[in-house]
Amino acid sequence: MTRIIDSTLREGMQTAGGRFTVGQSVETARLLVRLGVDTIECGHPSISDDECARVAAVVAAVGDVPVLAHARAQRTDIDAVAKSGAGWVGIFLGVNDISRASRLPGRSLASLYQQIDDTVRYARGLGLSVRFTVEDSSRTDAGELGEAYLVAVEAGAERACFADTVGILEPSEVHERVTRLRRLCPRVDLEVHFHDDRGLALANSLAAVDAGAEWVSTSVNGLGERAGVVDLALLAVNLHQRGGRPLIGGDLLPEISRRVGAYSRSMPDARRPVVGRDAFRHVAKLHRAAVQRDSRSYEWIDPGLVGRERTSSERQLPEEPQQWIVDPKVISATELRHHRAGPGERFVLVDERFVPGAAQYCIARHIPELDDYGAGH
Ligand code: HCA
Ligand code: CU
Repeated sequence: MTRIIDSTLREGMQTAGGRFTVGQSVETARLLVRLGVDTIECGHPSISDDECARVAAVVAAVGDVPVLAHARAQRTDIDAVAKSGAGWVGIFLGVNDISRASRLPGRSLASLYQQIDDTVRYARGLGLSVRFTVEDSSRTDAGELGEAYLVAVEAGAERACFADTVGILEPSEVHERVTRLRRLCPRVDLEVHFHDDRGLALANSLAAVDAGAEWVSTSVNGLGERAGVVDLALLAVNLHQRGGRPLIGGDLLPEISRRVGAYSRSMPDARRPVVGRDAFRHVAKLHRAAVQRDSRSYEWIDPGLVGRERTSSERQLPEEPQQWIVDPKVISATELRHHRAGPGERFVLVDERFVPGAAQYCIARHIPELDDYGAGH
């Protein structure tokens, strides 16, 4: 069964939308647990005491689900991960000429291998499990890449992660690269981390799974640097579709998408597969009539499987407000000033227009019927 490591709370923090609070992180982590993800990647504890405390709060909230926190290949970063209480550390280091020229001037390859050996052993000595990633794996010479992973595995890393940091690869190349890595490191699990700069992250993940990768890195709504990474909902449903992993908690996918969308001020667009507003909307008369007789005629899966309902509409969408539910805790006082409403009330969005000087989702209307939505939050 393919395993999912969700990185919303690490990679997903590296988006234009800003950082998640402790409360938002815990809320997201709890939903991720209910969705059955196998590991939660959260934070980079060495950034600050607050960041370390955020990771610790997530560790405390998720029980038995392993938490992995990020660290540069430096002892101080690894100390911070140990302090956070995370059981896993994800150590990353780039070794190719681009990484060396931009971030590690004057460093020889041999000294970088030495650094990998030292930091992996150090982390293992602290009792941490180690995932080791060669940053920008895809643009790293195959020999140098292989050597870096072998050093890490020899030093005790339990998992090797192949990162397409700039999202440059195509599925056939991924298949070849992962197959080679699989042969080189037969005794450790392989993880893959694909960025979506060419729109190929999901396809690349499936190619990597076919080539023997056990773990795929995702984030809710695909949040991440630039164009983001593999979308958790899309990967989970695709794995289910091709028999690679049962879908757990599929009905929660819309909720986690909206919630994280509100936290990150970045809702998925209407046509996003699975969670987008129109992902199960039928418009043409012919289509509407056909799905009424047999929904399979224009649907690849049952919308109920992923917590959605089939909708039909004429081309002109009704004027009703969109049902994007916004957590009032996420809407700051400044954002609310346009509505003369106070925190603690529930809103749906009326319009997603960007308003200069205010947050994107600030045209909202109070809907009393929604007051018990998400009770307890
Ligand atoms: C980063 C880069 C990274 C690391 C991935 C990993 C990438 O944000 O530091 O440590 O597995 O894409 O290479 O996200
Ligand atoms: Cu990344």
